Amino acid sequence: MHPTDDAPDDLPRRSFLRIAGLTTAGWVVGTSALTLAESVAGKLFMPVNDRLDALLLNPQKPVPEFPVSAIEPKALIVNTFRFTPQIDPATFRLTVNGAVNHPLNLDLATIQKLPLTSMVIRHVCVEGWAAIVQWGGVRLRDVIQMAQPKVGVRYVYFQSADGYYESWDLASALHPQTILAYQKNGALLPVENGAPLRLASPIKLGYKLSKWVTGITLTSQLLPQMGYWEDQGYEWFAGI
Ligand SMILES: Nc1nc2c(c(=O)[nH]1)N[C@H]1C(S)=C(S)[C@@H](COP(=O)(O)O)O[C@H]1N2
Ligand SMILES: [Mo]
Repeated sequence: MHPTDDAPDDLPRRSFLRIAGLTTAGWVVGTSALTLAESVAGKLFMPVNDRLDALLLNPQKPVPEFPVSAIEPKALIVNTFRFTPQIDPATFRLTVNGAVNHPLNLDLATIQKLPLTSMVIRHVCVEGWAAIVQWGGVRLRDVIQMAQPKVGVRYVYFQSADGYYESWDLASALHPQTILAYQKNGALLPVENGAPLRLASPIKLGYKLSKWVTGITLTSQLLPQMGYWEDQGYEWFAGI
C-alpha cells in the first residue's frame, strides 16, 4: 500500500535519514555509505559492467512493462529538494561531453527527432512510495552513441539545472529502458517533474532519476562527488 498516494505536492522537505531501513511500504532499500577514510584515500571502486562495445552491441534484457491501464496518474509525488528551475525550451541545450570523440550540444527539436520510446514502468522512491507512470522520450543509449564514447568510459554523470547531480554505471545508462523523458502519461512533461528533460528508468531508484538534465559527462573514473544523496550516505548503485 502506498499511503502517500493522495499527498499534496507541497509536502514539507522530508528527511531521507529517517527512512534508512524502511520496510513499511514493502520496499527493502539498503543504504551503504562509503566511509570518509575510503573517500579520502581515493579508493572509490564500484563494481560495474564496463565493456562499452559489448554493451552497445548487445542491449540488456528489458524489464517487463505495465499496460497503459495500470498507470496511476496521482501516485507520482513531486520530490524536489532544492527549487524548481524554469527552463526556456527555446534556448534549452543538452550538452554531452567528457570522454567522447564527438561532444554534443543539442536543442530540444533535435532531441525530439530521435526515435521516441514510450514505457509504462514503476517509479520507486526510497521514502516509501511508488507510482506506475508512462514516460516518453529518447533512449539515453542513442544520445550516448551519437557522442561516440571513448573506449575507457565507465561512468555517466548528469548535471541538473537545480544543482542536483548524479553518476551512473555505464551498463545502467545504456539499458534500453533508460530514457531521457520529455513526456509523462501521454502529455508533455510538466515542469515540476523535470521539464524539458529528465531521466526515467525501471532499473534505478527515484533519486537516480535526475530531473531538469542539462549536461551529461562520460568519465572513466568515479569522482569523489557521486551524487546529491549518495554524498550524504545513500547507496550509489541504487538498482531496483
Ligand atoms: N534535479 C533533481 N532531480 C531529482 C530530484 C531533485 O530534487 N532534483 N529528486 C529525485 C527524487 S528523490 C525522486 S523520487 C524523483 C521524483 O520525481 P518527480 O518529482 O517527478 O515525482 O526525482 C528525482 N530527481
Ligand atoms: Mo525519491
